[in-house]
Amino acid sequence: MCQDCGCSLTTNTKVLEVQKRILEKNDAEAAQNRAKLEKHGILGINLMSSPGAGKTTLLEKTIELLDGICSIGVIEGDLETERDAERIRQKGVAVQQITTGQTCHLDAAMVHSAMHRMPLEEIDLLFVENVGNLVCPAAYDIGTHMNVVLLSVTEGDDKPAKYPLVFLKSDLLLITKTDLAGVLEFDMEKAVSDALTINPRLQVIKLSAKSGDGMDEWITLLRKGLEDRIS
Ligand SMILES: Nc1nc2c(ncn2[C@@H]2O[C@H](COP(=O)(O)OP(=O)(O)OP(=O)(O)O)[C@@H](O)[C@H]2O)c(=O)[nH]1
Ligand SMILES: [Mg+2]
Repeated sequence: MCQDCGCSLTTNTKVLEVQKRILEKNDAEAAQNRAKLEKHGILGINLMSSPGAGKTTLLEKTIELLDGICSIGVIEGDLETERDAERIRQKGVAVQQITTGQTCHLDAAMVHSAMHRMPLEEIDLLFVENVGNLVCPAAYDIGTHMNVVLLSVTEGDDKPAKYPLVFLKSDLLLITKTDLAGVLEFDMEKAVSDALTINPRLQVIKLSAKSGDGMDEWITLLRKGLEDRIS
């Protein structure tokens, strides 16, 4: 406890030190995951968003659109249930579900363990659908090559400004459910401009997995990523 005012600052400093050590350990494990993916020539992509922004739906459509082009694997992260893994399994690709219980994000060790249960020699593109949460997943490198944040128009255009870390840590912003943008009066310009203020190197794609609008741009980006991985 602080001697001056009796606040818990000293305790907080200790907590911060422990958190730092946890993140350093996680970073080392993430580097091992990345090396493992690279050994197998796999492009790894981490999908992050609030619950329900459309990650699994996007994956379902992406698997359909990349059929015959590359081999996909998926690691699903949720607090509970195998439901997302079941949806992906219906599409005929390799999938592993991680259930985290009360943990609000995936970490590198959880992904490492799931990777051991995947047929890595058969996979070109590995998606990790992180736990639905716009805060915690951004703090943990899981060893993929690209961080993608989904922001659905149903969440509101103020989310980049309110939850900046995940936009800062991402390479690509997917604005999803654009088929609903008009009904919800989502200010696209404001959302994109706020996100780019936080992270000027962020790529942005607007799409709807339901209508198919913008999906070609997403698929082109994935194909380019796969080509770059090979060359
Ligand atoms: N209108 C519309 N609805 C969508 C779109 N994409 C997803 N949805 C709907 O949004 C809801 C949530 O979609 P999911 O794909 O399960 O979202 P998620 O991000 O995987 O959810 P969690 O895994 O629980 O975080 C479902 O009812 C989907 O049908 C879209 O492009 N347009
Ligand atoms: Mg999902």
